[in-house]
Amino acid sequence: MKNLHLSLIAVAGALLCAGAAAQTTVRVSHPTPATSHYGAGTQAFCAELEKRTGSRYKCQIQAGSNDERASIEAVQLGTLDLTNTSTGPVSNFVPEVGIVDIPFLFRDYDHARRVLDGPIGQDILAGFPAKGLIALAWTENGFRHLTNSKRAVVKPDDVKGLKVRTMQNPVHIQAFQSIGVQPTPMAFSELFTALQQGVVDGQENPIPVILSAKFSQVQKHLSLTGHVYSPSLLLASPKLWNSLSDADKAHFREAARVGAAAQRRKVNDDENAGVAQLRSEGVAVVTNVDGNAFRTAMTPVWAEFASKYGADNIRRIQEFK
Ligand code: EAX
Repeated sequence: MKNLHLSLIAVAGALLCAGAAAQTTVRVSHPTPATSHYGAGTQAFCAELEKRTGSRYKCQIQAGSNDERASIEAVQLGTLDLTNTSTGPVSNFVPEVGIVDIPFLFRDYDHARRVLDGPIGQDILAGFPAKGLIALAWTENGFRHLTNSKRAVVKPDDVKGLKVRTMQNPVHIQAFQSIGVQPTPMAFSELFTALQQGVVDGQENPIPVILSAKFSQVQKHLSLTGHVYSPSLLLASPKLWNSLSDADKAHFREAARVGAAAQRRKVNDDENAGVAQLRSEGVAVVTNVDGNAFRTAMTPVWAEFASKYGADNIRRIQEFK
């Protein structure tokens, strides 16, 4: 009787342990508020992950206050499980990613999404594990536009002398220098205050970021420069990844694809409604930007990008159908 009692306790204990082990909460960060495109993508990823794993995996989402570079470092170390981040700081960890940050490389959203979801983009993702990161999918930040507090910018000459914050991204820094701007790289988490206090005059970001970060409160002018596409990525830590079964890895990847699709839908919505909203918030919008002049002004750095990333690789992206 005593033995039966003990073994019942053992069975109950084993069941409890199995129950406890079956629920894992993963921590995911993203840079902008929960209502933004990153929020939409991350929430959709988490909902799909929970659904596919029968709630064995749940997320705790940290929205809106992080420094992307610090998040990537934390994911590399395994102190954070996942982050949904722009490629801004990523080429400091995985240098070959810099090719997708080249200004005027992608023609439009359709071109960018097809390249990244196709063999070229997937080859780039395959290079991450060697650098201590797992890349689950390309999410999306959007085409970047210039804002500033000083003047209407139509052509490259108008930007000269403005202090413009850029991401901590070597390709972007070089491109801005080529048009006579002294770029001020800083983390996104410091940007609003820097604009408010006049530490910098301007910045550049996609419409979804300009909206969700409420830059209309600190910027007067928006020029629809669309000078560069800004991809983003859902990254996972090797520590988390190596703890997963093959079946769960597939669930994470599939959930990441669902998240990416939701993030892109939100980018589309913001692109459709955002400029009108920013106007209503008092921003003066320049729509007749001289895009060719910006493109031409950046031509000299293209030669450097070609030698760094390979002219053939750049051409393959440009000509991808
Ligand atoms: O990823 O740093 C940036 O300007 C990014 O575009 C922003 O954090 C969203």
